[in-house]
Amino acid sequence: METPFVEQQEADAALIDEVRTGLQQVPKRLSSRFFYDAEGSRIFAEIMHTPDYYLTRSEYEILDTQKADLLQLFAPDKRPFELVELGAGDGLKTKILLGFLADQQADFTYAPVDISGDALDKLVDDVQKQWPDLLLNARHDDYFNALEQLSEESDARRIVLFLGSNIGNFAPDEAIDFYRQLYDRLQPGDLVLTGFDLQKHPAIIHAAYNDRMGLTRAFNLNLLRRINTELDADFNLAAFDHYETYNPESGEARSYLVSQKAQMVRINALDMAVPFEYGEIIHTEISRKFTRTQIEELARQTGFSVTGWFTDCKGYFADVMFER
Ligand code: AVI
Repeated sequence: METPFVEQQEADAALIDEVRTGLQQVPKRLSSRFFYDAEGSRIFAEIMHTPDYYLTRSEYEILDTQKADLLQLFAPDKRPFELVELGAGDGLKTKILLGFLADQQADFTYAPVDISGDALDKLVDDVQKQWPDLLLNARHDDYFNALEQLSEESDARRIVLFLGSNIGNFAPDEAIDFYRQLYDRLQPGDLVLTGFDLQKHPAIIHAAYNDRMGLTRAFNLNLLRRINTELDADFNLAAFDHYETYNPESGEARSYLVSQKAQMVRINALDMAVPFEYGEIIHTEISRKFTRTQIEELARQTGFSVTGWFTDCKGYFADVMFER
C-alpha cells in the first residue's frame, strides 16, 4: 500500500489530538491519515485488489505499458538520476519500473521515503532480494526532510514519484502547498510524477468506495476499532455504518461513519464522553478526482510545467509529469 501517514511512536499523540478535537467539531470529523494502522494497511492492500477499486489496476497498466516512455523522460541523455518515491509503502507498482530500469541498465539510485519504518524495512528487504545490485538510499522520514537531505548528498537529477492517487486525499489548499514545497526543494529540470484519479462516470467512482465485498466499509470502521484499542474507547462497531457520497460537481468522494442510533461513546484515555444522535455522521475521508484542466492549473499555480501525460486505456487514471 502507499503512504501509511503516521508513524507508530508518534501516533498516540497525533491520534489523541485528532480524536479530541475532531469529535468535538460540528460535523464530527476524523482524518483518513489515521486509517493506516497494521489492520488498516492490511485492509487497504485487499481493497487494491478488488474489482471495484479500479485505481490500482489503472495505474499498474500505465506503468507497465508506458515504462519505456517514462524512462525516456527520466533520463533522455542517460544521465544518472535519483528516483525518490514519496510514501513508498510496499512499492508494488514501483517494482514494475525498478525491474525495467534495472534491465535497461539505467544509472539510478532508488530512494523510497516513508514515515512508516515497518513498511520501508519490508520494501528495502524485497528490493534487495529481487535486485541485489540496485543502489538503494531509503529514508525513514518526513517527505520534505528527506528531499532536503537527498539534495545535499548528490546533484543527480531527482525524479519524485507520488503515485496511487495519494494526492486525492489532500484538501485543495494542501495540494497546492505540497507542490509549492516540492518546488522549493527541487532544482530546475527535476521531475515529479503524480498519480491522479480522473473524473469519470460518477457511478464507477462511487462503486470504488462502496465495494460489493464491503472492504471499504471495514476500512472505514477500522478507525473506530483502532480508537477502541489505542485510546480505550467503547465504540460499538455494529452501531455505526459506512456511507459514501460522490459529488460529480466538486469531484470529491467523501466517506462517512453514521451513527445508527442515539448513543454515548466513552473514550477513557481522554476522559471524554461523546454523544451521538441517531443518523449523526463522522466525516473521515476525501478522495478527490481531477480533470485535466484542474491538473494543468495545479502545475501552473505552483510553478511547474506539465511535460508528460500518461493514461490507461479507459482514461480512468493519469500519471502526470511535472517539471521544475
Ligand atoms: C490511499 N488513497 C489514495 C485511497 C483513496 O482512494 O483515496 C484510500 C482509500 N479509501 C478508500 N478506499 C481507498
